[in-house]
Amino acid sequence: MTQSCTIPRGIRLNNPGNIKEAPGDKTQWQGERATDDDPVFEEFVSPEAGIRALARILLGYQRRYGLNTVTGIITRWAPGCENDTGSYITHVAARLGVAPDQAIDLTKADTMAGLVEAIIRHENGQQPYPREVILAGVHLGLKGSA
Ligand SMILES: [Ca+2]
Ligand SMILES: [Ca+2]
Repeated sequence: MTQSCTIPRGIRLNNPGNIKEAPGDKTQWQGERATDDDPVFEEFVSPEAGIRALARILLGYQRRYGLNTVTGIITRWAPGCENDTGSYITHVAARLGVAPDQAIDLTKADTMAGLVEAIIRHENGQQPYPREVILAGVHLGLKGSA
């Protein structure tokens, strides 16, 4: 990786979770850019909008699929076919200060913010956003629908 000298794609696109477009790019997120700059990944108008979308997805994992551990969430987020899921889980759990199979509650803003920060750091090799930006996106994600 050459992240030390270039801005990672996820940061450049305001998509720090590296959310991929669904086939045909049918998903229109709140705060999605009108322009499609990258054929594979979503792009957002602001970091808050990209963080909001990430929080929506993670919240959906808990609500829809009952996933409420780092192991469950990251295994779905970063499947083994294209990621080193095991080291991803270890990294995120350590950042959060929880055991990989410990239940966490993503409806709590602080917990969601911690998870989002850990995912951003893992996806981009850095986590450049102040806590206020993370929390602003998280709050938007926790209160909104769609
Ligand atoms: Ca889209
Ligand atoms: Ca795109």
